[in-house]
Amino acid sequence: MALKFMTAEEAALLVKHDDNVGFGGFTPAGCPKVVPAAIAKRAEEEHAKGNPFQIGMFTGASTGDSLDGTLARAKAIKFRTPYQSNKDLRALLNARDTQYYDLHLSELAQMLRYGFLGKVDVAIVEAADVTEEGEIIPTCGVGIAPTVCNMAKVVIVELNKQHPKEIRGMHDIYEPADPPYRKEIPVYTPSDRVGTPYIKVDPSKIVVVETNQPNEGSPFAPIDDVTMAIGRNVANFLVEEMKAGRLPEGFVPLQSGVGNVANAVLGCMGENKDIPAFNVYTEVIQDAVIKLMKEGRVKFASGCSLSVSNEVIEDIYGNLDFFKDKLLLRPQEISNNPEVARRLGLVTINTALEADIFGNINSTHVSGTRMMNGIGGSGDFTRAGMLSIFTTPSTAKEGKISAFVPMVSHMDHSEHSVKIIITEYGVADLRGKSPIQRANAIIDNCVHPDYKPLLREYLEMGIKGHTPQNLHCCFAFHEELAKSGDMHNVDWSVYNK
Ligand code: 0RQ
Repeated sequence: MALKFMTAEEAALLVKHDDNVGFGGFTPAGCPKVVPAAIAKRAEEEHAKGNPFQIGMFTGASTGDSLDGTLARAKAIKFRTPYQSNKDLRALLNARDTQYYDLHLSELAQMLRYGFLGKVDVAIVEAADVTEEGEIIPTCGVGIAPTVCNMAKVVIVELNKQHPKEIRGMHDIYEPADPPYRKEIPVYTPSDRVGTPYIKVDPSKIVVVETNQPNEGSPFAPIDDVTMAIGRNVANFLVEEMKAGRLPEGFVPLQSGVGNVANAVLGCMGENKDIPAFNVYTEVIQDAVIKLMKEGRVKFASGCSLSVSNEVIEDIYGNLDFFKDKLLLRPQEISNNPEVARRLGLVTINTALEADIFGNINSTHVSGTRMMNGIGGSGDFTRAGMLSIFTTPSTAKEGKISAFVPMVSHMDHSEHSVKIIITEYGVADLRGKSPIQRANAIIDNCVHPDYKPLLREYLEMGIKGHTPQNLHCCFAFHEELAKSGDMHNVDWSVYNK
């Protein structure tokens, strides 16, 4: 059947006020661009006439500025889930003008199918190709695209010429049956294919908008000394684990989070020739993985997106013969699936905003109240992985904030899931340790020297019990930051009443 083609403006008219819209892609990779801009323009026009126009948004993870940023600035977002990192959207949800639901990325597709979040009225996805049979080939990010395409009444496909049709074959699209009918997800190694190379939908639901929009990949900041030291500490720790026989000689697949630290960790692992060439089973495939693949240090990478710089995406597309059998993009329900993560025995590496001296992690809330980005996939992997590592610089904001506090102001990952914490100063191995032993390991190995005495004094206040938290003082670091702007100024005698 012949496909329907229209302009972005015409496609935007298919989205109504109060609709729930599901977007394909994961991070800016694979996100639609021109239709969201047309929806934002429409919202502004309706607002100018005094009419309401806001949508509910389901996405894979964070998106590009042309999606979250444009719609946030147009005040067109009523509800948003599951992860974001856009400054304009962040401002809206911290002002509670947009309702934000932060959940584990692997759970969203199933939640949508069960209807917990309402219906999906329209799906908007970016594609490298779409056929008259209704086969959609996503571009460099998948996210929840298969689920929202299946559920929506209308599927708007941004057919983007910047992505070659020849990437067909780089995706593995699989939606598991929902409980109680689910069978095992038969991924036994990162390269196992279990689905189809395309998303299949009824072609009569599809409308196509042709585009030629550049990828929104952002370059990485140059690696600084702290980031490099964290990367080296992670790599050296993993070598020691291998030497001690706690990691198999052939190594296990690796998951690593977003950002510069994750990129540096991977770079250092690649350089450390004591670590054998390894596989990656992760959500975001970043620049460092591609570099290591070219050097033969990464054998295979399975992920949900190629969240790489524009230079690297061009390199991949220009050398598809080399990359096509080494890269696989899956829906986040599979890339982040805890069943698979536990089976493969992943080493997981994610970044903390703050940690407490007993090993609890805050990944999301600045000072316990202001949302930063969201939990993303960190919980999917941390709880299910074999060896769950958190990295963080020991301080933030020119040293005025200690990444280590007596009690986290918000908890995303508990002491029960967190195995290892690593800063630029060293490694705290929390496995098999009681709370007081964990606190000593963290203070001795990870805390910035400026904050060691304060945290030692805290431990030595003589509080009884399995976990010696002083409930009068446990948020003194945060209170002091709010009062004087510097955690160095904590004076326990003020708080310990
Ligand atoms: O502030 O942006 O003003 O410079 O927080 O911190 O050190 O640059 O680290 O960019 O890796 O982000 C946890 C947010 C870390 C991220 C988090 C300030 C600091 C800086 C950013 P500036 P860094 P990163 C896979 C896995 C959850 C999701 C996840 C994240 C800014 O890694 O969102 O893991 N993780 N997903 O100065 C106040 C503190 C602070 C602080 C740092 N204690 N208090 N501000 N900052 N510590 C990805 C997906 O799921 C898609």
